Amino acid sequence: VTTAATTVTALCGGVGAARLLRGLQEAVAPGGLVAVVNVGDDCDLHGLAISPDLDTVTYTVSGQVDGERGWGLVGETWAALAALERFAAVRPGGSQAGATWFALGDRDLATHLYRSGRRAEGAPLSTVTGEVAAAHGLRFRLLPVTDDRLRTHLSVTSEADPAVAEDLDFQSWFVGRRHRGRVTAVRFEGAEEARPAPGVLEALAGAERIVLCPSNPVVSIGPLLAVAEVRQVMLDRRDDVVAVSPIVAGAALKGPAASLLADLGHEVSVVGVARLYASVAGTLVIDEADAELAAAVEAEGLRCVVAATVMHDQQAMTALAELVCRC
Ligand code: FO1
Repeated sequence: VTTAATTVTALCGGVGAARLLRGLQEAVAPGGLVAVVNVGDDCDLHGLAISPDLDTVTYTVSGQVDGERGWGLVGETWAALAALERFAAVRPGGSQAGATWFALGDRDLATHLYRSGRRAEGAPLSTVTGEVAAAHGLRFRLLPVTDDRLRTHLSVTSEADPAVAEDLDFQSWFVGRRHRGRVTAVRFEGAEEARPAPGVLEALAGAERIVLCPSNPVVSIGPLLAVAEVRQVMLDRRDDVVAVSPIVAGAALKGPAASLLADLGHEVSVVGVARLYASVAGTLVIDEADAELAAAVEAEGLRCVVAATVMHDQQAMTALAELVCRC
């Protein structure tokens, strides 16, 4: 067995990544772990700057996430949201003021109020993210992939007329439409101009190992790789990159990854994931349920490691984290 990596940089989306990070926080020595997180899901509502993937990672690793939803806080109350209902009757058409389709809990609001207040004072997202992570006792560096504007948009066939594609921002599709409709294209607005946030390139270039967490390859990992300098480091360091497949036995454990991959013409299997990641990852970790596809994954040019990748509990998370650090 090779010695476990002592410095790891993890590329993360939301729920799947957060669970592995809980394990990596245990498996990697203090000061050795950096998480670079997607901001393509970020949204501006109620005049607030909301970063769902950064918050899901923060809440999950600090043990406060609502385990059933995978986002937001356990034991949450929704009084502020309920109070907004009063304005629905008077809100002009086209206005998003007081909208309640995106559920913000009372305690979750504290995070958005703090982040928005600091951003209004001119603090970059990466600076505020460090403060929010410290306030939640995270024991590793949490970085947004960029401090610039980077937003995921999807072209979706409209429910009214399938011949017409609508352009939806991520949350309007994921939450507003419950990720229904056929996705015909995904784009990352701002990707050309977006620069890596301070510390991101150093963390990617300097870590012994880079881990691609089991997040949605298209809308969670995609935005990270859309930042040109991030992608270039991944291409250069492909042999030190270990990816964990978010697809197990032809399905995603949570969220729309399977239908999204299918809509965009990718094979919904660990082989499809291997093809997507072949240029940026030298190793793909797949679940035991897909063991018979290991040879097909290796035929795509990646080393394949079979392991238990479905993280039911903390012990399973830590075990998978230890494996990705030493495999
Ligand atoms: N997901 C939902 O399905 N419905 C919601 O109302 C919702 C609200 C929400 C508020 C804050 C937050 O940080 C996340 C929230 N999410 C909600 C989840 C979010 O859409 C996803 O976590 C990511 O953007 C995809 O990983």
